[in-house]
Amino acid sequence: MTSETHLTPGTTGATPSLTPGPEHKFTFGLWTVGWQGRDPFGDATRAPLDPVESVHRLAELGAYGVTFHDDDLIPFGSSDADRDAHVKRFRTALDSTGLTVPMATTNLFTHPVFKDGAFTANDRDVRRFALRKTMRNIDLAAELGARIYVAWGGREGAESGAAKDVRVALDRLKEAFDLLGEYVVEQGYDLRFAVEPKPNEPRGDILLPTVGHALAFINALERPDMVGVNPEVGHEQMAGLNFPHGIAQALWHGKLFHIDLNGQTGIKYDQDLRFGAGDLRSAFWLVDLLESAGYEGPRHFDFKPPRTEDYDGVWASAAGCMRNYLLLKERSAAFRADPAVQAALRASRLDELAVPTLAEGETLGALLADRGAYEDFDAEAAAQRGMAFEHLDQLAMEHLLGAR
Ligand code: XLS
Ligand code: MN
Ligand code: MN
Repeated sequence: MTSETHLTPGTTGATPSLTPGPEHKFTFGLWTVGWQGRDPFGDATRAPLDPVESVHRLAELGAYGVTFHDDDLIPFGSSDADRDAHVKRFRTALDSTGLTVPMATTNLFTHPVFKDGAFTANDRDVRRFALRKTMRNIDLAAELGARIYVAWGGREGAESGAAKDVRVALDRLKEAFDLLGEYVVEQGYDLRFAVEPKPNEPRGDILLPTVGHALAFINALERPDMVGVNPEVGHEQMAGLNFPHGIAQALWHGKLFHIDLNGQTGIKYDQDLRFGAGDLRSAFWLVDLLESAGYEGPRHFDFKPPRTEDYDGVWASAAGCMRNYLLLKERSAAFRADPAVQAALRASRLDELAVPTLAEGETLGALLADRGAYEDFDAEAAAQRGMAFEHLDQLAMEHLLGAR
């Protein structure tokens, strides 16, 4: 029995493919499969991985693209000649595999110079260096065809109260994004920025800790249209938040420019498990949302194959990310196509939520004059109405578990 036949009971219509291909827009950071397993308590467990090998292996697995931090491709401090050589080899690998580079970003956290942050470091010369390092990699990103530039402020934060004047630091962060936006416009690049929130790690507390903080910050920028968010599953879950809800709001604002998919089990350190590991129900609702909302950006995996794994385990982990996404996509399609689910959605009055609270053309005055809305409204009777959410959710569970 193929996995397709095994997984389609109760579904109507075409079964989504379970074989990853470029049409699925799966992308991986070079730093994910290339993570050597160094953690705060232990040394690397894997040898360095050549970015060129990553490109070839990911292409074989069915990925659409790769992404990188400047330093993933060109070691920090490389000479111009070495830099050109690294880029050339990478380009050749891209050309021979057809893999794309939809996104790039800057490493503003590994070198000790960034120990107090980059764009918000108290030291002004560090901030100027961070801007130059970023602009240099923006040039390369544009050259390689990237349309999104991610900005994760891993070290923009503090461990103690007086160490960072947060209001002033936000002035500096705004200054940085405004200058980078100006640079992109001046160069004529077709590139937009995506801010990646994270509540903590490696700093005790990081600025723009959640999707909500980032969305509010973006509104204060000179070019808010050029800036969106790059939420990561585990980062919101580290703050105990509902990831699909955060994504829904980012979509609602038109700000979901990019997404980092991985797995996390609750409020703890950044686990970066493969996608689908961790909170499986949340992963199901996330895929259901992305697929039904028509999100067209890359499905970018930002995970860390555990340091227990050798390279066979790394590639198994990468393949698992894509397969879990496709399995959940298939389960979500089955859920949405099930007539019992459609009836349950109606019983839970989701169609009614879509109806505006005032009728078309109805004024506030008419609402105030409507005795049925208040004076004659039977709140006790309305309170008696069940919402039927448990039946609806059980149907979702049955689909997720392959029982329907
Ligand atoms: C770290 C972040 C990082 C960004 C890119 O927690 O997820 O990998 O995605 O700098
Ligand atoms: Mn993470
Ligand atoms: Mn990330």
